[in-house]
Amino acid sequence: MFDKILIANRGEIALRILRAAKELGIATVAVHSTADADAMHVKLADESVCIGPPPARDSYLNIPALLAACEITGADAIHPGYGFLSENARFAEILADHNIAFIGPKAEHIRIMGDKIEAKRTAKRLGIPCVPGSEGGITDDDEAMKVAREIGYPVLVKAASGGGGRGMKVARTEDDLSNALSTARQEAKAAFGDDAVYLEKYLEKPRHIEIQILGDGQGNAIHLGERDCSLQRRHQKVLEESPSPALNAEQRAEIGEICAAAMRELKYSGAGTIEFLYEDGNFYFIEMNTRIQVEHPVTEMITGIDLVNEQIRIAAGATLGIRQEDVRFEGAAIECRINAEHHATFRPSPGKIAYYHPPGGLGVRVDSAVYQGYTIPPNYDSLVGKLIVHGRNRTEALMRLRRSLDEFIVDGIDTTLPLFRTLVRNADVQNGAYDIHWLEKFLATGGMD
Ligand code: MV4
Repeated sequence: MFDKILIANRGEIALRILRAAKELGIATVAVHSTADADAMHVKLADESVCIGPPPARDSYLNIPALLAACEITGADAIHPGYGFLSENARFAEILADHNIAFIGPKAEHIRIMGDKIEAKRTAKRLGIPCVPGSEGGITDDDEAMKVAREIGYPVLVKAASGGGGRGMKVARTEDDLSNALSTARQEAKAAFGDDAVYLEKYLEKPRHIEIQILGDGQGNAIHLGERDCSLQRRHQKVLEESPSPALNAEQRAEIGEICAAAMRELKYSGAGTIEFLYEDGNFYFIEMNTRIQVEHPVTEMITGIDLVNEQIRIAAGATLGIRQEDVRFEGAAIECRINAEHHATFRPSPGKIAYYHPPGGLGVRVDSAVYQGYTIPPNYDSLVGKLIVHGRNRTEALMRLRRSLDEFIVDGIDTTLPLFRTLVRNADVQNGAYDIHWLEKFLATGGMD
């Protein structure tokens, strides 16, 4: 087992990793930029190292600075969290070259899943259902037209290096296709330095359902159910829940086992999330995330499994101590991502938290690194914290969420708490009757005016 873990992240996930490490009796090193000197994880870590000025490229993305921090403190492992370097295959390789353990999957698997064309090719080979589309990248307009005719319009042009909604263009007719291709290529080149694109059948009203998996790199892998992340705004998840209101136990077991079998075949190591679009009873693979995700607590609340603990143990060489038949899905869990943004305009609202009172009680969890008097810096994402509630069923979870949101006080900055207080009272949300476009339509038609 590791002696000392350096946490190469900030905010709530840095605190989350610190908690798991401490519970395993592992020493912790916090790294921080000059903007995060007062951060909670810095205060609670055994040691801390300032790794640079606020810009991420000079601090949290600064690989030499992170290596130096390991040298100074003698850390023998790094946990990257999510974002920043968490899906940077080169970083994982550099750590291996320096005999520092990367708490995450093999660099090879990070690289494969980071290229959306390779990811899809691999998913198909492993028996995971995919969206109908081009076999690989699209080289010219003639090929694109041929594929589009085969799969039928509307089609979606996607960037190989994209993901998270970046570099996507819909073509509803053949006349739109050429322009969609050139625009997607230009945007991909500008955003990712890679203009490779591929084609998929465009699904009009899907849900976003993702499957959590755990593998030990030795051929064992299990699934931990799904998370329905359809309530999104501009490709940012807003609310996530498990189980999905759209799935039954048979569907869950079927898609879960397909994913677990694929991960066994791949000999995948660590935590991973396989993302699907779900429409008319069918699952369609779109991407795989090779990191712990923001919304992982939803899965923890219904399975009782500590995913960060598992990540650390697996990275230290342990075999998966959990068999699929041991996994139990109890009740329902819902997570709200509370941001320091105005609840209707979403204008960022960093600044000092004058008064902070989080909710509590049975089945209520707040994953946050803020505190009364803390100043949220303007340099990073605006996440104040995640409110996660658990109930014996979805109705109880919704009621507990409503009560918790009403109890939650964050004064001194704008937050999206009022948005959630409205959503939890909305009939469509209460009935689980929403797809990936529902929230943007709700907001566009004055839901928060
Ligand atoms: C799609 C799609 C419809 N059809 N692919 C957006 C980000 C990335 N996860 C893939 N995304 C989509 N891919 C096909 N073939 C619609 C989206 C999409 C979306 C997906 C999940 C959650 C929210 C979304 C918002 C807009 C578009």
